[in-house]
Formats: sequence, C-alpha cells, structure tokens
Amino acid sequence: MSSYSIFDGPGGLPMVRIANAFAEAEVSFYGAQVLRYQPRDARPVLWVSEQSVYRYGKAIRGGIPVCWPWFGAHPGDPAQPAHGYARILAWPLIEAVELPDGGTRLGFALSPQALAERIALPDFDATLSVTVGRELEVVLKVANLSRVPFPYSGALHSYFAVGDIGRVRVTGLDGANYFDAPAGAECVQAGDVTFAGEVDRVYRSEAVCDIVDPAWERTIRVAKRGSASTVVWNPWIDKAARMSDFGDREYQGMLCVETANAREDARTLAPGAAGELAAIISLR
Ligand code: TA6
Repeated sequence: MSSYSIFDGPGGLPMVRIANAFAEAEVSFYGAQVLRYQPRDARPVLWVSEQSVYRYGKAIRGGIPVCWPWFGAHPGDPAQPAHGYARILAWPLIEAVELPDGGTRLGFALSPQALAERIALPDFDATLSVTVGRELEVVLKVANLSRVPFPYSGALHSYFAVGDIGRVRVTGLDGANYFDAPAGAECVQAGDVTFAGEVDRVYRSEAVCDIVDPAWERTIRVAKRGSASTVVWNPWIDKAARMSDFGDREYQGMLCVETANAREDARTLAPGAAGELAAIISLR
C-alpha cells in the first residue's frame, strides 16, 4: 500500500500526505515544511494558524518551518528576510521510502542555485528528511562543498498544539542560561517554563524538553541532535494581535519549542565538513 500521495494544498501549494500505521502527516514542498503530524488515535501534535497565508514569498505560520541559513534577523543585512530563505523556497522531493517497520521517510533538497539568486553563500548541499514512524523525526543536513568556512545558524521552528497555554509547562530547561528577548537580558531558568505573558527565549541547552499539557492530558517530547540551543516562544496577546497571519486568540492553543543553533551557538562548517540539526518529536 502506498503510504504517501501528492496533492494541491491550500493556496494551490503542492503537498505530500503520509498515511501509515503510526500516523498521518502532511509536508509542503514549499519550505519542506511539515504542516501536520497526527499519530493514530491522537489529536494533531503540530499547530498551524487558521490565518496562515499560503503564498510563495511568505512563510507558512505553523508546523515546522526550516529557519536557515540564519535564525532571526540576518546578522549583517536588515534587508534580508527573517529566519533565512529555506522556509520561503520550494524544495524538490528526492526520496520517498517505505521503511521495514512500516514507517515512511521523505527526502527534500534545497537548490543552491535558488539561494545564489538571493544571497552569496559558499557552495553547499542541504537536504531535509521527514520520517513518520513511532516518532516524527525531521533532520536538516548541510554540507560545505566549498573551500572556505561556511558560517550559519538555524532552527527547526516547531509549533505545537496545546489545550491551554496557561496550564502548560515545559520541563528540561531548569538551570539553563537563556536570552530573554522581550527583556533584552541574559537570565537563568528556575524550574519549568510556564506562560503568563509573551515568552521569547533562546536557551543554551541540548536537553530533551517535555511539553506537559494538562488540558489535553498529554505530554509532547522534543528530543534533538546537533542542536545546542532551544528556543521557546509564545507571542501572547499583544504580539499575536500584531501578526496578520495569527488569530488574536490563537496564542492560547500553541507554543514553539524549537531545535536550534542560534546566537552564541551559531555554527561554522569547515571546507568539506557537514552537520545536522534534528528534532525527534513524540507523544508520551
Ligand atoms: O523563534 C522565536 C522568534 O524568533 C520570535 O522572535 C518571532 O519572531 C518568531 O520567531 C516568529 O518569527 P516569524 O518571522 O515567523 O514571524
């Protein structure tokens, strides 16, 4: 039985749907962005805004945007798009594999030529794999094919669906140093992360994080490889109201726990070197 199929999604954007014994998932070729991950007999794990825009040139608000080759604002050129180009370019499908355990793996490739038209970068190879099985595994692999160092930062900017953000807590970051963006300050996390206002923090942490969601009586585990930073974000009321692709009350049902290498954890690939950034997401 074929576990994947290609179809036209919102805005006519081509997408691929995976359906196997473990879960259903949907990935947009635009941005190689996982937009849906729903284990069998469970609610959707990922969140997508009902106000999201499905148009080339604008990042889709939700799922797992691929932020690369930089996280946040471009380090030197304010005219460049926030969070890089990967999430606003089409990634051709290069692999679709039905795995022995019944899972499914898709592979996408980012065209260096598509980026070269927009920004000068060392010659690279970038691929993204999505594996839907007992867990959801998303892996960004980058290789430096040039003879010069390749500096970059990035994130798998995962949006998660929760029942009530006011009751959610994120474990695993106790004692971690973080940059608090709204405060503009370096801080140290005390206990679990809870939410009673805008939270926009870049933690220096490689820890596994659990999103404990009492309202929906579940825990979402976010494990990772190749990531020294964990970003936690909820825009809360005022910032949500300022975003046209984010419903005013949608902040109550979502948060981001991002698998990243950001700020001091930015990477530099030596000539010929390769690196990966992986998020492994599961329900507990
Ligand atoms: O990951 C958190 C963050 O950097 C926030 O500061 C906020 O800007 C969010 O990403 C979303 O960014 P976007 O460009 O997708 O609106």
